[in-house]
Amino acid sequence: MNERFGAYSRETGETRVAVEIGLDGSGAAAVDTGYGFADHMLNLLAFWAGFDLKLTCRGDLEVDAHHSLEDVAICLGEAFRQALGDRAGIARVGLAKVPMDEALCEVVVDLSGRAYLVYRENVLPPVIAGEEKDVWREFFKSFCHSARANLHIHYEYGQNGHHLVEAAFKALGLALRRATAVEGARVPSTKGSLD
Ligand SMILES: [Mn+2]
Repeated sequence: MNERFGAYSRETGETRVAVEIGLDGSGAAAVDTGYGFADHMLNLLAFWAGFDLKLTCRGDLEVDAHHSLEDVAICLGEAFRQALGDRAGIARVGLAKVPMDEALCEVVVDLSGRAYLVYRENVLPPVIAGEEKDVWREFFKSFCHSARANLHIHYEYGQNGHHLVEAAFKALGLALRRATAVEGARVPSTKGSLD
């Protein structure tokens, strides 16, 4: 099949974001959001998913990372949705559970065309890499809305915030790798349509 590729860019009063994504890539990433921890997470996502990813963001980090992460996730989801096309032949559902030292996170994704986030984060510490933990809920919420995916993220246990979020991104990458894997030709829905 042809390579699945998507590109999306967006400029607002708060951020300027550009994303290019290839789903049938090698996991090579060039990411620059201005927030180092987010770059680290997005590099992991691309590597574990096997996606090629180019992403830049210039945002109002003098406020905090909230707008930047929200808008990066919106654009990433849009580019990803574009790359999926009509979703024909994909596995559709992907599940992964990944540890990072003492932390364990489970991610289940259904590329169903319906957006919904379930985010169980009781064990997350209030501050991770200098930002309130909730920037990551906003990130995942924005991603699954623009990608039109059903995403369940469960931080099962752990102490260190860096480790917990890292486990989530690795698990998300692996779950997306499995969900986007091409298994056949049919659109995987009894309704016959997912886009
Ligand atoms: Mn790390």
